[in-house]
Amino acid sequence: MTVTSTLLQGTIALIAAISQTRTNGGSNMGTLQAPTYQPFLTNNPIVNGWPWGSKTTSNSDPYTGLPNTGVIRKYEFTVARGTIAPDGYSKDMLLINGQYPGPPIEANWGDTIQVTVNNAISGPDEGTTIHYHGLNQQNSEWNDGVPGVSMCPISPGGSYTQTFQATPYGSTLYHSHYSAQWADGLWGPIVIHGPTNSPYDIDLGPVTINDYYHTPYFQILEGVVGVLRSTPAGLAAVRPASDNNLINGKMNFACPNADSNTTTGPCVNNAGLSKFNFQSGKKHRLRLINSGIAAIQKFSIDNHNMTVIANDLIPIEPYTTNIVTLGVAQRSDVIVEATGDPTDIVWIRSMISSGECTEPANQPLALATIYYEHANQTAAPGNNSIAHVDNTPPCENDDLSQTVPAYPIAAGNPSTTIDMAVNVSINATGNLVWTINDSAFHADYNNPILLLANAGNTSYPLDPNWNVYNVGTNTTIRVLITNESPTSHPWHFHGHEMSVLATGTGTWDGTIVNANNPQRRDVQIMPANGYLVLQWESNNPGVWPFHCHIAWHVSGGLYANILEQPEQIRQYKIPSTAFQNCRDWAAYSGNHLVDQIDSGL
Ligand SMILES: *[C@@H]1O[C@H](CO)[C@@H](O)[C@H](O)[C@H]1NC(C)=O
Ligand SMILES: *[C@@H]1O[C@H](CO)[C@@H](O)[C@H](O)[C@H]1NC(C)=O
Ligand SMILES: *[C@@H]1O[C@H](CO)[C@@H](O)[C@H](O)[C@H]1NC(C)=O
Ligand SMILES: *[C@@H]1O[C@H](CO)[C@@H](O)[C@H](O)[C@H]1NC(C)=O
Ligand SMILES: *[C@@H]1O[C@H](CO)[C@@H](O)[C@H](O)[C@H]1NC(C)=O
Ligand SMILES: *[C@@H]1O[C@H](CO)[C@@H](O)[C@H](O)[C@H]1NC(C)=O
Ligand SMILES: *[C@@H]1O[C@H](CO)[C@@H](O)[C@H](O)[C@H]1NC(C)=O
Ligand SMILES: *[C@@H]1O[C@H](CO)[C@@H](O)[C@H](O)[C@H]1NC(C)=O
Ligand SMILES: [Cu+2]
Repeated sequence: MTVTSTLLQGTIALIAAISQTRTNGGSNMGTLQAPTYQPFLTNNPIVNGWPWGSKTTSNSDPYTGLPNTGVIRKYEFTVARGTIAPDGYSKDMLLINGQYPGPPIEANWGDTIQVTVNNAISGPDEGTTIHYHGLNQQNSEWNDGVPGVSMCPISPGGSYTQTFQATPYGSTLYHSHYSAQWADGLWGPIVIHGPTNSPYDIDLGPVTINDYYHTPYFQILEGVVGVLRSTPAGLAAVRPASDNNLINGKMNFACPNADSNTTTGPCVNNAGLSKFNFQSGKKHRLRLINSGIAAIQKFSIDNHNMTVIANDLIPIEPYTTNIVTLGVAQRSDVIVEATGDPTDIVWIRSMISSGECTEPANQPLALATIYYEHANQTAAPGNNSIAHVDNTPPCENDDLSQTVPAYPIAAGNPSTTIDMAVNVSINATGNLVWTINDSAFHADYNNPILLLANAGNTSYPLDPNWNVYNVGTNTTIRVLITNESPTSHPWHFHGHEMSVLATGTGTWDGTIVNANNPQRRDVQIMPANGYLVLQWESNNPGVWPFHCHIAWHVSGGLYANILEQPEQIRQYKIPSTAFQNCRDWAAYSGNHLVDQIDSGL
């Protein structure tokens, strides 16, 4: 469906009313000064030229085939409160090094990434953790950053260093996994350079898209997981509407009060949109990342088609489309050929899908501009463009038959099949809970399950809310999730690339799509009242989070742990810093109130 948006378009002023510092702190994403991204060359003798040598998208498994470059990429992240106005509305946020979005992490496939996270959140203080979405964390799960599962939270004033390999390769994000902190700004993009099967000239880097809320996350959560009231206000709390939709952390907002209409007030109109440059005739790579909270995004560029070359961290056989659908935390890498004239200016649009797709949105359309090389960089796009805007169900990813991995892996026979039923209900105390087989997860920040399993404790009979599924030494794990709830869920698994065997509404008939090479990725949208069939090889011993990536749903308990190869978990030599971090958290939580009103994740 093609609609013409009346919102902002046409009358919009493309000159930002306030500075980049005021909207995004120290980040230059979304400005014409943002860097382009080209792979780092390496002098490492192990490899010649490109670090990945002769490895290609089709001759090497992106999950297991990594080169070992021996290069360490070090980052220091200081997490603290700060007030900025990404869309013109001032908000007290959680920022990394004073930036929103957080600083990009960049590495070559097979490098080692080392991030030191300093928790400087105060007034009030909170624990925190950072999770690096989609990265394997083989032999390093204690650095996966999930509080109560892979580590203890980092205490206020504390510091923890996470070291892990950059694999697989492509486009992804990091975010806090502590409660819904990422809704207040704790996230940023990751670019891992690797082989490509589709040539391009210019890598424009990350293009993040996120539904955005003006209310602080904790206040929203009080409604989301609180006692359900049967009033419209109560329902609004359970299904909070987002206030805006941002691209690279920027968008305009129509301030409600005329008296806010100053460049110094708490709300400023025309805060400024993200801008990108195109060179006519060249092919541009855009790394689309849904860094949002609850919304499915439909991304498009006026007048242009896009060739999708990777979904999540798996290169695929390229296919062309004019709308890319991204569930929360999904990514697609696209190549866009600049077929316009050198003076062209066009809109980038991303629309939040409505209906059962997602939570409601007050301002669903995100806009950004592309300027060709001779365009007037303060002018707005004209009205003669072809827009591709889709805001309708179905709330699903592109058909599985369309997305074929470049490196084929056939779906084997499962050694075990687990059935999970997802539902939403109101528990005995009147709270809204999201459940897997009637159990809503609740993390124990002081007892990370990985550390318990490492010490040989793999049974938690006293508390059903641990949601641990022990798959023992089974080699091929299949999970059939039946969605008994009336909303879709972007389903995510840590530590693996899932083969997506089938999805749909109703009941699975046993058919596998592309059985000799099904799509693999780390998030797949499960339709409302539908099913999802996922499979993976048990090649990464650990306690792996398996959950819905909508912040409000995982806070409501929609989360399980897959305990894989417990005997091998016992062999891990977990660094002493992980245990010291837990002792620090025990000391902190022993004399401070940790107000964990949600699942903790
Ligand atoms: C905001 O200020 C501008 C410039 O002073 C004015 O043209 C515009 O009408 C004002 N908008 C509102 C909603 O008051
Ligand atoms: C986009 O692709 C469609 C279908 O292949 C084609 O008809 C159309 O001309 C293409 N548009 C552009 C701008 O390349
Ligand atoms: C660029 O566009 C702006 C806004 O429409 C306009 O004021 C300005 O005159 C234009 N500059 C040129 C050189 O055309
Ligand atoms: C989950 O519940 C379904 C019925 O809804 C049942 O068939 C299945 O065995 C249960 N799964 C587990 C792992 O207990
Ligand atoms: C799902 O939960 C609702 C209550 O929220 C309940 O009415 C319904 O029966 C449940 N569905 C199944 C299949 O158990
Ligand atoms: C219901 O869920 C809330 C929120 O997770 C939890 O705090 C409460 O203990 C639960 N009530 C019961 C009876 O389990
Ligand atoms: C395993 O850990 C859980 C949670 O801390 C605890 O309740 C249980 O007693 C432990 N079991 C053993 C055998 O230590
Ligand atoms: C395989 O997984 C099932 C649970 O899905 C478990 O009951 C069984 O013990 C596992 N088998 C082995 C050999 O570990
Ligand atoms: Cu969900």
